[in-house]
Amino acid sequence: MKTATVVKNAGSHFLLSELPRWEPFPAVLRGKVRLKGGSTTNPVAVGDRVAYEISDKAVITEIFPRSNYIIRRSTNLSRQSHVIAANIDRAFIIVSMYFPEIKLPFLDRILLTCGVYGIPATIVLSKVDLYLGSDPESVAAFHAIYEGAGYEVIDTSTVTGEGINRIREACRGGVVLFSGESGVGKSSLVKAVDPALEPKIGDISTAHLQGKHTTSLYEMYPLASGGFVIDSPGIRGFGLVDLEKEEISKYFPEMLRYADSCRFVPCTHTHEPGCAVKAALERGDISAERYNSYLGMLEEDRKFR
Ligand SMILES: Nc1nc2c(ncn2[C@@H]2O[C@H](COP(=O)(O)OP(=O)(O)OP(=O)(O)O)[C@@H](O)[C@H]2O)c(=O)[nH]1
Ligand SMILES: [Mg+2]
Ligand SMILES: [Zn+2]
Repeated sequence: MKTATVVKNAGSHFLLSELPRWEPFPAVLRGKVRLKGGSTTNPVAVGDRVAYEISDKAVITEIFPRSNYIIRRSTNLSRQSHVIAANIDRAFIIVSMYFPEIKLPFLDRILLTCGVYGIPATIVLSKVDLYLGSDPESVAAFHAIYEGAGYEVIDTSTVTGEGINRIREACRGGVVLFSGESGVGKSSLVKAVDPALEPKIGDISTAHLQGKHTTSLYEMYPLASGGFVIDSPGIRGFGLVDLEKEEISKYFPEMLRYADSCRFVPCTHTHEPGCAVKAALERGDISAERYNSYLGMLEEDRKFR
């Protein structure tokens, strides 16, 4: 049996490579191949390890169990979901303070999803050349919120080269997914980390407009410095994924820190007396922005039940 990793998913056909060797070759999917128990719209995702046979071309015959995967609901109300990447060692959640403007609840939603699926997340604050000089306070406030919550935040600029070495180091030896809204600079970052690569990058003249979905496919790239990155299309949002209301706060690392000290278990950290999370919020040890995101998720969770 031959095995390989899916490095590109073009819908009906795929590229496979026997990692860590980089020699991609085309493959198709046999109609009946499905991951056991799956109800997802695309059964094979970039990062999947598969078995294949060669007849006139490579045919994927089996998908091995995933160590993790990241999933997105196709639309908010539909039950259908879409696996976007599998077997990833880390996700870089890329956000720019401006161009496009950051939405913290959106970031928090993605971080929660990573937590649910057991994928360590690092936040990358991109394009700092455009605003670090003029608005250092906002950047510092952002760091305070997310480092306070327990996440690593790396500032980057593909113009000045700031942070690129840290990104390169973090990718070495693993498979890293670059995720985030359209136009935040995911593909630019891939190119900055390894200038020999040629991911498609958005037109400079539209850099200040809303993202325009330059990247349309999930695709893995080998880095000369070691490791693999998965560049991905801009995401508009992740749906919440089958979480009970009581479970949501477990994926807010800063709330988890205090939850053991709440008087009631489980505690939703909203109206309960003796809530240690609310006490931490009042002391300023938990950020109001993150707590508001949490409340938004509780609301939404109720709405979609
Ligand atoms: N000033 C500045 N511009 C950047 C930086 N990184 C990317 N850009 C610009 O931002 C725009 C979008 O970059 P892309 O790399 O295509 O963004 P993306 O996240 O891959 O977008 P999608 O593929 O649509 O999801 C391009 O015009 C880039 O030149 C940066 O560090 N500084
Ligand atoms: Mg792109
Ligand atoms: Zn509580």
